[in-house]
Amino acid sequence: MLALLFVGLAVLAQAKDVLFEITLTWNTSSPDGYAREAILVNDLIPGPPLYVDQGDQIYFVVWNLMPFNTTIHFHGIEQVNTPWSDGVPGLAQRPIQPGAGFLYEWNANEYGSYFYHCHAQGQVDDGCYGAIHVRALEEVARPFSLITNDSQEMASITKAEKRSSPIILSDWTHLTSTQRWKAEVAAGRDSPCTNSILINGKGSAVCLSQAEINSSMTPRMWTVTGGVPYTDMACLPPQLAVGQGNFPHNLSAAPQGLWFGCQASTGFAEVLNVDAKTQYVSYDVISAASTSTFIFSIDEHPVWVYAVDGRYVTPTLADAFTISNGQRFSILVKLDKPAALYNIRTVVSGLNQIMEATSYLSYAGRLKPNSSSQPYITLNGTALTSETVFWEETAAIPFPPVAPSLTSDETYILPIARYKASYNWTLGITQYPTFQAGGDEPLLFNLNAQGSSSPWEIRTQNGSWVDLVIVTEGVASPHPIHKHSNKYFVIGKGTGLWNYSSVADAISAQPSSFNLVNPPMRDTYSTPAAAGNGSWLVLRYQVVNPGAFLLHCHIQSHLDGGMAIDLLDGINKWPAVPASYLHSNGF
Ligand SMILES: *[C@@H]1O[C@H](CO)[C@@H](O)[C@H](O)[C@H]1NC(C)=O
Ligand SMILES: *[C@@H]1O[C@H](CO)[C@@H](O)[C@H](O)[C@H]1NC(C)=O
Ligand SMILES: *[C@@H]1O[C@H](CO)[C@@H](O)[C@H](O)[C@H]1NC(C)=O
Ligand SMILES: *[C@@H]1O[C@H](CO)[C@@H](O)[C@H](O)[C@H]1NC(C)=O
Ligand SMILES: *[C@@H]1O[C@H](CO)[C@@H](O)[C@H](O)[C@H]1NC(C)=O
Ligand SMILES: *[C@@H]1O[C@H](CO)[C@@H](O)[C@H](O)[C@H]1NC(C)=O
Ligand SMILES: *[C@@H]1O[C@H](CO)[C@@H](O)[C@H](O)[C@H]1NC(C)=O
Ligand SMILES: *[C@@H]1O[C@H](CO)[C@@H](O)[C@H](O)[C@H]1NC(C)=O
Ligand SMILES: *[C@@H]1O[C@H](CO)[C@@H](O)[C@H](O)[C@H]1NC(C)=O
Ligand SMILES: *[C@@H]1O[C@H](CO)[C@@H](O)[C@H](O)[C@H]1NC(C)=O
Ligand SMILES: *[C@@H]1O[C@H](CO)[C@@H](O)[C@H](O)[C@H]1NC(C)=O
Ligand SMILES: [Cu+2]
Repeated sequence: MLALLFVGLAVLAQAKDVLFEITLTWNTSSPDGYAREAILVNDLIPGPPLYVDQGDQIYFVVWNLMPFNTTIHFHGIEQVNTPWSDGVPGLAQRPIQPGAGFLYEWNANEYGSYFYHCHAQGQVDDGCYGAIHVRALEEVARPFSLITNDSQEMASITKAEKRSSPIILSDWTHLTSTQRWKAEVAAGRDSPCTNSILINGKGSAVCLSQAEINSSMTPRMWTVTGGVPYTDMACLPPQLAVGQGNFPHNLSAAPQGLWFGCQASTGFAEVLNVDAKTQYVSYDVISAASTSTFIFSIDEHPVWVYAVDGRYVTPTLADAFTISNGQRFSILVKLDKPAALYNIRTVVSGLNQIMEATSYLSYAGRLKPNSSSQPYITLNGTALTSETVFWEETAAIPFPPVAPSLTSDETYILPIARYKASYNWTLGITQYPTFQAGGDEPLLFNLNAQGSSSPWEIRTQNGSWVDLVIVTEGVASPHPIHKHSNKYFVIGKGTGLWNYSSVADAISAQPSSFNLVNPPMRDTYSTPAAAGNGSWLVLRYQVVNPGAFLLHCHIQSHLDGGMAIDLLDGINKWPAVPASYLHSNGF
């Protein structure tokens, strides 16, 4: 008790107010060498990183100089007692209109790696994102003694963690997010195809020859397409019903760049300079991707994954790891190799596309490779040799582990399915209404603004334990499901039909598919890929922070198509919104 009290005092002693201001503009930019209109944050893609200490109170001001409405969401930040700063239009706030500003205020109560991004329409795809790093309080236990007990090495690791810098992965298209969505609707197809991958906003659009595309297709890709080769953008062909369903479509209405018409362009490559004298370097690898799940690997450098989605895990050493849209991996890299330039590879892991981006780890300012460094992975994401070690989540349990409740109070089954069109989706019984930036009254301001209940909402009681069972059907690619506010426990997953009447029944029928002892604590986690009979994912969380929060797929075209549901958490303890937010922009 006394110890707890002291921790509390320490928080107060160190906490400070942090003012951070960004200006959003809509200007021409060429992150991969191709000029298009984009959202710049303080003239940059990505926007400037925000570094704060755990316990700090953040005053985050957004000026919208763009010709359309916007909002900013703080991905992974819990927004304890500040649900009006969560940034979802129609749920937490009215949009920020052109020429207007907005003050987001929140507490950095948890340490770790996060990011901010636009949450109106598809604006995150136009370059609107930036890193957030919350440095853990001294008294928070680190898992680093599981890496070393050598005091000198420990000092290097501790220093590296304090200076951890972001590596933001993203995919990029030469169409704007609005052009892209309109094109998908016109063509009647969902597009999982992009032009390039950006690393910290830098990259190039590379066009492979058809021979290279053919030879990089895996046997699984050939099976899925029934022998049809991938398009010239190295994408899954859209004419096939597989992965698209049997819905009307008109591919001739699709502009170049949606699946066909590779446009090569050359931009800069990101170079991360390191100094071997520091012995270790730490990075927050953040996926701000729109479409693809990536595999990330640094040639000749195994990495210690020590935190995932901003929370420490038992560190495990891996040559490569898979990272989905919205996830964050914090890694330590030992700098014990000869001074040279090493390729950092980011490749698409799914069946949607074959694509790779290169950035570099440069020792002592080296700018030219003396010879090409030795990869762990191939262009199609497979291991180059049987020696390659992929990150294994089961070994990387949360540090320290926290167990969820063994039972739940409320259970919701949420089917993911296409809804009357291949580009429209459900997460639950119906499609979420068109992704908005309109002036609807936020549900936080008035719980019954859309009636006393709607098919795209869940109403929970404060304090209760909630199970969300996400169910996919047929052949399904993974969907990274992101929950706003507090994290969930990933207690179970499997492939095949969800044919249980309750989570308890499923646990007794297949106990090995569940973990109630030390399950992952995440804010973004993908449904398992399904080869034919669907798949399922069971997420358990406790309602502790009343407010209106979104649960959604972090693939932007799926969110645009309605793969989302409102979590109206703790309706029995609904918060009173401060007048500054109710009637104004927080100022
Ligand atoms: C950038 O965009 C803003 C509006 O978002 C505009 O006022 C400004 O003139 C643009 N600057 C350039 C260099 O195009
Ligand atoms: C460091 O010491 C602790 C306590 O003795 C031990 O549990 C841990 O395994 C050691 N770590 C390493 C990397 O050897
Ligand atoms: C790619 O594969 C397809 C299907 O087997 C074949 O028709 C085509 O000729 C191949 N293209 C090249 C350049 O190898
Ligand atoms: C992946 O592509 C490489 C060429 O980059 C090819 O040699 C390899 O066979 C492919 N892997 C699989 C599993 O097909
Ligand atoms: C398909 O799209 C093209 C191009 O927009 C259009 O000319 C054509 O009428 C469309 N076909 C159908 C059947 O709608
Ligand atoms: C690259 O060249 C430097 C000397 O210029 C050498 O020290 C280093 O070992 C070389 N690196 C590799 C990977 O061959
Ligand atoms: C897809 O969803 C949008 C938005 O709700 C709707 O306007 C459109 O009609 C839907 N398309 C089909 C084919 O149902
Ligand atoms: C922009 O937001 C305002 C309210 O903040 C709303 O009245 C308006 O309809 C929105 N504009 C668009 C195009 O959605
Ligand atoms: C909601 O429930 C949590 C957990 O029981 C509790 O800590 C919190 O104070 C409650 N909030 C309100 C507003 O009652
Ligand atoms: C439910 O499905 C699993 C496989 O997904 C199967 O093993 C089990 O027998 C099924 N149970 C019932 C009651 O159908
Ligand atoms: C789907 O389930 C059926 C019936 O149990 C089975 O025959 C088939 O092999 C399964 N398909 C896949 C891809 O698992
Ligand atoms: Cu999805």
